[in-house]
Amino acid sequence: MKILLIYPEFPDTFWSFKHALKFIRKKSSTQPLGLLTVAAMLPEEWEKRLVDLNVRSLYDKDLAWADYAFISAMVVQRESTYKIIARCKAAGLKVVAGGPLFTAEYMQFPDVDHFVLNEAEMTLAPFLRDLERNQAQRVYTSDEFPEIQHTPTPLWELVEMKQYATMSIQYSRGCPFDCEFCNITALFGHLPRVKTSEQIIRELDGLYQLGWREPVFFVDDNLIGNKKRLREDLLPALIKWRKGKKGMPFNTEISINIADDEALMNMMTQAGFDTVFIGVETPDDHSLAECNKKQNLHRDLVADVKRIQRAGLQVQGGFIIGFDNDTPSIFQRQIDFIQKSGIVTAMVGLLQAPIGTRLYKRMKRDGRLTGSFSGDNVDGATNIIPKEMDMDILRKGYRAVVKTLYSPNNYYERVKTFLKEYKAPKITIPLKGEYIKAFFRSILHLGIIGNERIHYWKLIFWTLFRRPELFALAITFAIYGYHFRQVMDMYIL
Ligand code: B12
Repeated sequence: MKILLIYPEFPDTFWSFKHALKFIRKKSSTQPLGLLTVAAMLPEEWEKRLVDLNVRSLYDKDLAWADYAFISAMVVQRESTYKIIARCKAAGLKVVAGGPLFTAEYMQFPDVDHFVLNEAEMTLAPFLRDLERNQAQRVYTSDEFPEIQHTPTPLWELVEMKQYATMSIQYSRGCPFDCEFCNITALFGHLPRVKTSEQIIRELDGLYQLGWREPVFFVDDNLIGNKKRLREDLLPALIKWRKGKKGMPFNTEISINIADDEALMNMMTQAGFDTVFIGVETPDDHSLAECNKKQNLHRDLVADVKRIQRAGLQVQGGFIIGFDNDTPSIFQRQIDFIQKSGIVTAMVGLLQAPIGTRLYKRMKRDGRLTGSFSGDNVDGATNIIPKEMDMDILRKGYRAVVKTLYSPNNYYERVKTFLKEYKAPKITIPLKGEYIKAFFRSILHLGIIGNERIHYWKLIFWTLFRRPELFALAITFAIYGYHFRQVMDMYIL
């Protein structure tokens, strides 16, 4: 059996980092981990090939080679997914589809032969068994959340690593919290299920042996969802593993309550974590209560963020505008809050209701749904009718927030606010020619041609004098800023 694993193309979005990746000659931010995991669960003797459309084209000869196409996607890749399915069908290939897009909306894909939905740990084996007997059904689904302690190491060898900026791995699934707008708990449950440290070390060893020294993204819904296992099993194993190794800084997603646990933050930085994404959402306690974001309520969120930064973890943040409690004052409050926090990578979106969330059900019940979730929560779109504010005011206000935050003046100011606070990480990526070239490209595009040139040079000199150890990070931020402005110009401004 010959299996062609296909990953559709991402549009140019906030998280695609497409405009930044050009500086380091990479094509995509991270590899399709779901497909590599599924590949490792298929019979060993089956031949497998991966085509990630974010790094290369899909050729007719790829389709002619295969017996089955296995496609994975998230909502934001919908458009490219339709095109791929049409090509596979035209080439006479059977299509098997799984992953979050299909789990949420498989009914929208009439041309797919088999849907293997939810977590493959539950649904793939029954599909393969039926396939062997020539009795494969159309839909395989499960409402159980499997243990992931037997999930195999992803088939790293299928990936052309040099095309990616980051490699991702996964330690846990699920999140103990219950935010109204988030579909993570609907997809993966409240009880975080974790792998063993042995599994993770095997995965890291695999990457290290293949020569990977660049960042590794732990794509957990909330890495600190099960603090006990993290503290007692994973982090000690990572700290030990790291001894004598070069590079491979880690980043991940966690909740703000990490700020209460100095010891845990120290263990994380010792283990090699240097960046965390946190759903900060809003400075408004009424809105936090409305969406049941209890973990963020009644806290000084700016002080929390600074504490995390001082511990050596860069904070990237998600922010939402358009809660029922939001009034037009929210626009300026969000701007002030984000500027003060020094969260450079601030993903600000309008509140949207993805299918499967409690918010979706509430909006449907109240007749406030206007369609489906676009899949990209920074495109300025929403599928809900706001309560307090007129839609026009909301849209205009949102645009103004994004424009203000990403204007070179405010963006570079935030970078400086952050660099002043941040404790430099011990783990750095070995310096390669490509990074030096990226620096010279940044001089050309940002320091000479770009509108931001004054800010760029000011940042360079400020960093050289005040935080020289963070020089590479400052350049990275300058390049990210360029990407964010390109994306915002296209979609929002
Ligand atoms: C890593 C990640 C990203 C990475 C990129 C990932 C990449 N290149 O593949 C980044 C940060 C770029 C990202 C961005 C976004 N993401 Co994202 N992301 C994730 C995250 C945290 C982990 C995905 C992952 O690798 N999981 C690990 C693998 C092993 O799991 P998996 O892919 O689900 O695969 C399993 C099964 O689904 C199944 N399976 C998967 N594919 C297939 C295929 C076949 C054929 C079969 C049989 C089975 C199968 O088997 C696997 C093993 O069980 C998930 C949340 C989550 N826990 O899954 C959200 C998630 C996928 N993202 C989501 C969203 C919405 C986004 C954004 C749109 C968010 C935004 N804020 O704008 C952006 C858009 C991306 C873009 N470029 O524009 C949603 C998708 C919802 C949906 N219904 O599609 C999720 C589920 C989070 C959520 N809150 O709901 N994301």
